[in-house]
Amino acid sequence: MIMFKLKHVLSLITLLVLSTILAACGGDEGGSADGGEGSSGETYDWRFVTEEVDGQVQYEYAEEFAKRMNEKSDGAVNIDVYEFGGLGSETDQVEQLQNGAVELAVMSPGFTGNMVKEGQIFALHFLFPDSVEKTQEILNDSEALNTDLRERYEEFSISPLSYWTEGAMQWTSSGTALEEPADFQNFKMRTQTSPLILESYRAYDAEPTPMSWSELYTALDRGTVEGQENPIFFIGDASFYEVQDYMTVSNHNNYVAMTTVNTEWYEGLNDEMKTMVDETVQEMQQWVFDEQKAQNEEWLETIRNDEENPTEIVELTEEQRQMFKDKAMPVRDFYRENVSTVDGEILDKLQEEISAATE
Ligand code: 6CS
Repeated sequence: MIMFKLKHVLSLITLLVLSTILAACGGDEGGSADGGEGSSGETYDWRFVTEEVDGQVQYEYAEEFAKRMNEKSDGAVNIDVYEFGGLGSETDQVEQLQNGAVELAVMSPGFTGNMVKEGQIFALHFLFPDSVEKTQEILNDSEALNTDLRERYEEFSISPLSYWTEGAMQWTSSGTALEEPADFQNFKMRTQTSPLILESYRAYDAEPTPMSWSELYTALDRGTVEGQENPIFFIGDASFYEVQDYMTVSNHNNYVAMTTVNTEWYEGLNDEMKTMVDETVQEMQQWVFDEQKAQNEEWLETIRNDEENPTEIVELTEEQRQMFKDKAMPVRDFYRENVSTVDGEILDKLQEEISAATE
């Protein structure tokens, strides 16, 4: 454990020293805040941090993104991809993007809620359609998200260039299967750090505890927390199911990730580079949809068939889901009245877009 922490600290120091040297050199290498605008023949060295590790969806996304950028630029763009863990917690990584220590990051809104209040819109249960495919279409096309919410993030030097789903979220638990709101009574639920996520679980009378996922396996194993939410591939790959008794297929929300860039760096890119980044971000939307789908399907089978680590898989009936929906609806009013800085306008617009897309 001490070695693990030491590795984080050393990686972080290396990254910060590297950033300082690059900035001091005047920055025509693209790692600087001015984005490396320059003559042809120039090379660009950028850093891309993710909240996941090798093999998981975010990391695979960043690797594929880096590969495509390198190919399109004939080797001029070199992107170093960082796995989660080397550079600190998810919240540390948000700060690294903001201060330009890294240029690109896959970021979950669930870790920015103390800062970008509107981004907590993704914490609302049962907001997006049950279909993951339909949800992805909305994420691609939504003006509420791609224009209005983006502007809120840019106030903090974070530009979300795209939103994409990592799959529908499910609950896992030990001791009791989560089948109706009463099962959450005093249930110790791990959440990400955005306050509205905690509020969503308080609506079911649970006891939410925010923590980084790096601590979650141990916390579940020791019973510090009794359950958590995540897409199936993550429940599998992070081995959470091995220390849980039940997985409830609740589809209560979609896990949304954002491809983000440091705003000042992005605005300083020359036209050719900016276009290349934008085009690659757009192409990656279908790629990552297929990737999460394949990983979620494979892991569902693996969890189902793992006899050494048996997990009871519980499917909610429509009646049970309705009981959760009834409890979740007032959280939207809470968002409008106590969280939103624009009187819920982004939520209203997004709800109209969702209605139009699902009619
Ligand atoms: O539960 C979490 O915090 C993690 N879950 C996913 C699917 N990706 C990264 C994130 O930090």
